[in-house]
Parts: sequence; C-alpha cells; structure tokens
Amino acid sequence: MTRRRIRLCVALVVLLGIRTACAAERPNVLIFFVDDMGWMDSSTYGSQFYETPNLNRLAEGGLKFTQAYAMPLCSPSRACLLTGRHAGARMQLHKAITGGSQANPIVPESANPREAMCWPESRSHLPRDEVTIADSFKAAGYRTHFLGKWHLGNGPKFEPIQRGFDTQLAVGGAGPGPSYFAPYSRLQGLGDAPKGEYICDRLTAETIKLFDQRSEEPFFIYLAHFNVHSPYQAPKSLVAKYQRKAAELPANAGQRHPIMGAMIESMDRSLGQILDALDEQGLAKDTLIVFASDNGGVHWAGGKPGQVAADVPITSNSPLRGGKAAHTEGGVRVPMVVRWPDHVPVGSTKHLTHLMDIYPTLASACQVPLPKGKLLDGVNAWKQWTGQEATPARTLLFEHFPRRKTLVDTVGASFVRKGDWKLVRLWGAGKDRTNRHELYDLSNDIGETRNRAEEHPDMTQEMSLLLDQWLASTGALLPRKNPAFEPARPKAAK
Ligand SMILES: [Ca+2]
Repeated sequence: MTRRRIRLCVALVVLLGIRTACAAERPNVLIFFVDDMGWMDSSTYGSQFYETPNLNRLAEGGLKFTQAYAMPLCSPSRACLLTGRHAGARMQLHKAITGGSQANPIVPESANPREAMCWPESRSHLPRDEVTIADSFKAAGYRTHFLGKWHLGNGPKFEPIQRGFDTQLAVGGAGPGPSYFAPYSRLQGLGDAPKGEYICDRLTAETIKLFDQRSEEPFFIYLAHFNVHSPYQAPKSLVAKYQRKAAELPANAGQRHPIMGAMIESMDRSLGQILDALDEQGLAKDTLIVFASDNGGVHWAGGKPGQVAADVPITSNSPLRGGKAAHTEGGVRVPMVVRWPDHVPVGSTKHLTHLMDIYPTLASACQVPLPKGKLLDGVNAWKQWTGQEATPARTLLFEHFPRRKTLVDTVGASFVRKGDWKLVRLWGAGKDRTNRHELYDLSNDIGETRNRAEEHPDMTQEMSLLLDQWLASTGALLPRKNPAFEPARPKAAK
C-alpha cells in the first residue's frame, strides 16, 4: 500500500469514527404523550386497577419522575412542552383552545353581574412567533414527525407542519372527534382506515412505519395519543376484562371505570409495540424516549347515558387532591419516564420538573442549538437526568391559571413551588374579593389537606412576593374585580 493510500485509509477511519461517534451522541427522539392520564393512572405509579406492563418496562429501563408537572389542561400543557415557555403567563394561553378563545386576549373591563371577577381571556392558538422544539430539531438535521392530537390552533397556518414538523398525521383537537373508531370524521390523512379501526392502534402502526424509514438523519417523533381523553371508548374485549375486574372491587373504589381501564391498557399496548419495534430494529439503544401526560385524570363521571359505568368517576388521582382542570396536585402532577439506555441511569427521582424542561434538556442531550433571542423558562436538566449532578436543576416552579370556575374543583389560581412548599393564590376568593393564599408542605401532605398559611405568615408573604415578581416579569394577564358585580344575585350555577 502506498503512503498516499495509507493516508487515505487513515482519513477514512477517522471520518467514519467521528461519524459513528456523532451518530451515537445524537439519538433518535420519541416523545410518547398521553392525554388526561393522571399521576396514579398506571401500575407503574401504584394503581391497583390499571395494568401498564409496558410503562413498567420503560421505567425499569429508565428514570421515573415523581414530581413532574404539567398545566391543568391540554392546550397550555402542549404549548409548554413544545416551546419550553410558560403558556399561561407568557402566551396568555391558559385554557383548552375552543371557539371562545381569542386571537389577542385581554382582561375585559367588566363581566356578567354574577361574576365576582373579570377573568383574562385565553389565546386561540400557539403564537406564531414562538419557536418550537421541532423547529430546533429540524434545523439541526433531524427528521421531524407529528402524529395525533395537536390542539394548538385551528386552520392550516397553525398546524404542525407550520411549526417545525416535516410530516403530520391526524392533527386532532380536544379529542379524536365523535369516535375513537374509524371512519374518523375530523382527522387528517386517515381516509383509508378500515371501519372499526381504533385510532390508538393506527397511530402506533404509523409511528412504527417511521422507524422503517432508515436514513442518515435521526428522527424526532412527537406521538400525541388521543387516549385517554373523552369520548370514553375502547375495544370491547378489553372493556369486558375491566368490567370483570371492577366487579371484584368495593362500590366506592376510586379507580373502577372499565372503559378507562381499557383505554389505558390500549395506550400501554401501543407503548409495548413501539418498544418491541425499536428492539427488533436495533434502535432501542439509539433512541431517547420521553413518556408523559398533559394533565391530571378526570375525577368526575364523564360517560354518556346508557354507556358502561356512565355514573362512575372516570378515575381517581388519590392520594392527590382534585384532578384535570384544577391547580391542585391531582390536576398538575403527571407521570413522566425517560429512557436512553447507557445514558440515563435506571431509577426514580423526586427532582422537581415541568414539561417545559423537556425542550432544553433534549436539546442538550442531542446537541441541538437553542433558539437565539428567546428566553426559555424550561431548564436544562440533562446533567440531572444522567446522574452527573445530584442537586436539582430547578427549585422553583410557577404556574398561572386564571380562569373562572367551569369544571369540578377548578378555580382561578396561580401557584409557586419552592422546594417542598407550595403557595397557592386563589384570585378574588378572599374577603371582599381579595386574593386568598394557601400554603402546603408537600413533603408530608401530598394531598394538600392542611393549609399552613396562618402558621407560616413570613413564608406565605415571601412566596407571594416571588409569585408577584414572576407574574410581573412574564407580562401575565391578571384577573381583576368585576365593577358590575352584584353580590345579591345568585352565582352562576357552575
Ligand atoms: Ca389533556
């Protein structure tokens, strides 16, 4: 071999070596996102009713978070996940996007005389000037794919392919439409679905197809399942299985809804099929998986008349208080598991985290540059995820959720977590419509049963000040007293 050929071979080996190293350092990313799955809605987190062997399997090979937070509702949580920024405070997006949402939200000057407060309106879409995690990953050379529930604005200009995704499928709103079973009347790209197909199964199959598209570029997949949001529908055989299980339980058991059991198991089967496909294709070690939910479980009866267990609460978040749409732990604490073999150690962590942290942390893991000139509220916790640092990446966590009461247990509230303590501000709920504060020590009162605000006035004041400073820094819209309020009038029914 001539010297020139030797030099060429050495150069090739070096190049190939670097490429292999790069490939190993830039994993594929799969965000497996579930809708309305509460913190206790899996055997992984302690449910005795639901069966989630595949989430157990994921957690046994990864890191399980016990203090991961979302917003209490779908749209704001998804905005936090995708932008790494506070949706409720910075984007004025604090409700699920509906026809009543506004393009340019304000706080109305006055409201119905029955209402004590004027509540801020909520935005109708993810603002166009926000940069998404998909924008960043696409710019860094990833193939980016979206499947499932979007719920961040209606109309072509707000769809995933306008927000950094190369491909999109389904792009649903609050749920899959009138049915989880084909034909689907409101979902994109699924016109070929055979009658009776369950949308969860289809999204799973379409995700696995993306694994087959082997290319030089790694993939970034955001699979946002419709399960386990309403309408409550699941394959009959699975519903029957959970009817038998429920029949064995006392009538007051918190978790006993057969359709919910079947919907959760369907979702878990999807996860299992995806994990199997990654194993079979030799991709498991090169794929970083984040599993999470967008808000707490629905703890009221949500079935339709005549449906199985129509009068039974959909789930229970106990020992957490409340559920979906509430600022209490049952509404905002969610399951979250991260797996990347040989990088993220196996175990569980109490570190405080939020869906907002996923963007900067994944960007760090995958060497993806963060957007310039955009302040992220999420923190980069990669050193914590990988066990390189034991101290938490965040000790403070804020949420802003200024809405009138519309669903069970919901009130307009904001809160700050500082270490184990949680200070809640209930807007206009005090004497003469002043703000009321509640203080909880979650280290020994996870159910928020004992308000310690009077016992710890200094801490209450200090954390209230932190909340004020944060709200002012974000430009959040704040509720104010309704000048038209007539207390003598009966309050709105809801
Ligand atoms: Ca949701």
